[in-house]
Amino acid sequence: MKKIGMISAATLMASGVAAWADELSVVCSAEQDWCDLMVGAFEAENPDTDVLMVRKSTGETLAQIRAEAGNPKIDVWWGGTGDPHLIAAEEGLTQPSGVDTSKLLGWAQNMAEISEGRTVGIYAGALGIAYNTEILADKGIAPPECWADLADPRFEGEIQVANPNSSGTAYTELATFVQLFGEDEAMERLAAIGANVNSYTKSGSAPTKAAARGETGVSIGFMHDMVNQAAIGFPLAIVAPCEGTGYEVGAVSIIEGARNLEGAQAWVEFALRADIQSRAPEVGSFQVPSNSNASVAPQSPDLASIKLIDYDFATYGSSETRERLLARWDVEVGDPNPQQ
Ligand code: S7P
Repeated sequence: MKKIGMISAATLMASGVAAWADELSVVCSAEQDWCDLMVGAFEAENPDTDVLMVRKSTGETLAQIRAEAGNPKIDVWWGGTGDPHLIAAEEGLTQPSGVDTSKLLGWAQNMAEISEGRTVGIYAGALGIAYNTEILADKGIAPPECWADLADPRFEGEIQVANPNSSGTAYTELATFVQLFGEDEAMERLAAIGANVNSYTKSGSAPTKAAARGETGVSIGFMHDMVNQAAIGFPLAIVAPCEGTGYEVGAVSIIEGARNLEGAQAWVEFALRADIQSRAPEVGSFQVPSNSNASVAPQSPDLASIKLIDYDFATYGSSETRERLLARWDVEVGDPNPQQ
């Protein structure tokens, strides 16, 4: 714990003054390298603040915030797909940040509007398919072009994707299928793809890392995570599915009852700044930034050139919808070996 002037935090605690004022507890649901960059940059500007950061997938974070309601251990939740942030807002688990959103792109402001200021968009990214070019060539498997291809027996045991209960990425996939095909057909299609899935991971970016390293032939995930692995030099090709695809708006939220509210507000303002968002590509994060003055990396997937659905964040970011879809997924698709 840092010293506040010449008085130790322990002394302040004994005197009843908030000793955590110099600590900011952040859960980060973006990639670890970006989480680390953000913590380092924030502490450099705020030398009296210790940021205690843990990286967790979005579904796991929502579960933690629900479990800690009334006695939160987290001050701010940064990164991760927007739907669970919207659900936390709807359930009163987060609070308005009061931040100025006027410099943000429309899709980022939309998150603030839906949630009455409780969450706000920080980046966007489209869902896609990646395949290891060497593996598919070695096995003589024709590459996928559409979501429908992934149900073909030629991909038996070749596909990896995350579990939508823990992963925001996989929930985006589930919600995308429902919006493309309707609920019943979406479940049928996901079950058919499931017959070719070798493993459902906890984290959304893990399948693409596995495909990059040749541990699986095909992955479903966010295209910017695929660009990251291809830029490192792995033999990965990226597919925008022919039927169209969904996208995420990554978000930031302040937890209701945050102990360090001032620090949490400072973090949100910091996370929305153009100069801070422009740094994401330094650590291989190629999402599209939400601040209209932030620079977009040349490697970032061009969302305008991808056939995107008009993703309904209000509906798929509601508790009732998510619980219903996850319950159906568990029964009709299911993970035979859930990871702990
Ligand atoms: O930072 C990469 C990224 O794809 O990870 C986030 C994701 O929701 C967190 O992982 P889970 O799928 O495991 O929840 C995305 O928001 C982000 O773009």
